[in-house]
Amino acid sequence: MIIRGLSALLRSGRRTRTFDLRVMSPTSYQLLYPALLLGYKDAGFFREKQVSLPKNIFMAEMADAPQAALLHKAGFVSIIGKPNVGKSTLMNQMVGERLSIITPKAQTTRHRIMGILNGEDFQIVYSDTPGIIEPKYALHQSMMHFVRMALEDADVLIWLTDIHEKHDESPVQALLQNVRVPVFLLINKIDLSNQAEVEAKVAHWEAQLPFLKAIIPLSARENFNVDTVLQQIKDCLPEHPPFFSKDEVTDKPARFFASEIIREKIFLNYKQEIPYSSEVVITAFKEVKDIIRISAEIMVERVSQKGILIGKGGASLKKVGIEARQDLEAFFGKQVFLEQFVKVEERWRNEPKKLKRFGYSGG
Ligand SMILES: Nc1nc2c(ncn2[C@@H]2O[C@H](COP(=O)(O)OP(=O)(O)O)[C@@H](O)[C@H]2O)c(=O)[nH]1
Ligand SMILES: [Mg+2]
Repeated sequence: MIIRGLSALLRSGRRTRTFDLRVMSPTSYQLLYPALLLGYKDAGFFREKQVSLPKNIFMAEMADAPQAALLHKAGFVSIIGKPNVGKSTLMNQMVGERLSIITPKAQTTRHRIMGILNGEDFQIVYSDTPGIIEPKYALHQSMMHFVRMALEDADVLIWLTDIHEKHDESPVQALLQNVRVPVFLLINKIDLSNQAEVEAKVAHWEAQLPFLKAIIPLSARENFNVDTVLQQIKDCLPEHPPFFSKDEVTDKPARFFASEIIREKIFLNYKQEIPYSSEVVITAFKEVKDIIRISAEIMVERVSQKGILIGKGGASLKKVGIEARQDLEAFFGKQVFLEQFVKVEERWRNEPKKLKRFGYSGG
């Protein structure tokens, strides 16, 4: 209650632009002071002063305190879960941009990708992460390293499950054992389910995991209940100035998205091991006037895979190129000229040097 009273006060301070305690009534001061001591020590000014400031010093300091630090909330929100539960779909939906590629196949996402949602008085830095798996290649180790980093940085955690996931199978729980930040368990894909099943699932998780901040059923793809999640996340963000400039939506450069869009088309067009054995490296990215010229190298592990990727008379690779170009043009809002080359990089998934060159680290 006190905290909520405080936010209202801060907001009213914002409207008048001056946040001057000297003109506040004694009641509003009494409401504000304990609230600041209780829950708002995070703002830089209070971190230094901590508690028990005499009232007159407190008043003077408050009048000088930087407004942005007091009024603004910002934090890192990491989305973790098993492969294919809809982590990338959820992040894209919340950020309102197609930042992460989405396919029906597991292990589509290989990196930690930040998607930033900016509001006037808040900034949420989401991290989409690879699905949690038992590593079989050095590549997987690097992918799990990205997950661990996202866990360590988080101010809030989203543990995404889908409606048909069984609690007993979840390797995520072990990872969350030492986590101290609020954890939301989201049950995704409820469009594939019914009321009774959803209620049973919520009750099941509630009984198993009492430490959760909240359990929220949703459908990321159908944008059902995503707003509820956003509101609850905002409520537990710490007070902090923005971490990134307010016009940024991601931490990744344009080249990264170019390679991801091509990789998505490879995941969608080929079966079995081809998508998992492929990596895309952008060797040239030049913006000239109204056109972007992109050169991409597609790496595969074996000569036989190169043949499959190119296809009869080059037809398969051409299809990938056409589909990728359409999406690249939509993403960058410009005409795109794309050339693709296929190369064999033997055992790239298990060779630290090659992995490093392709942007994977940490193992
Ligand atoms: N039916 C249904 N499918 C979804 C939903 N969210 C995601 N998906 C699908 O699940 C698959 C995996 O999604 P993705 O976001 O790539 O999962 P990730 O591996 O956890 O990042 C894709 O085919 C999505 O279209 C949802 O709310 N309902
Ligand atoms: Mg993903």
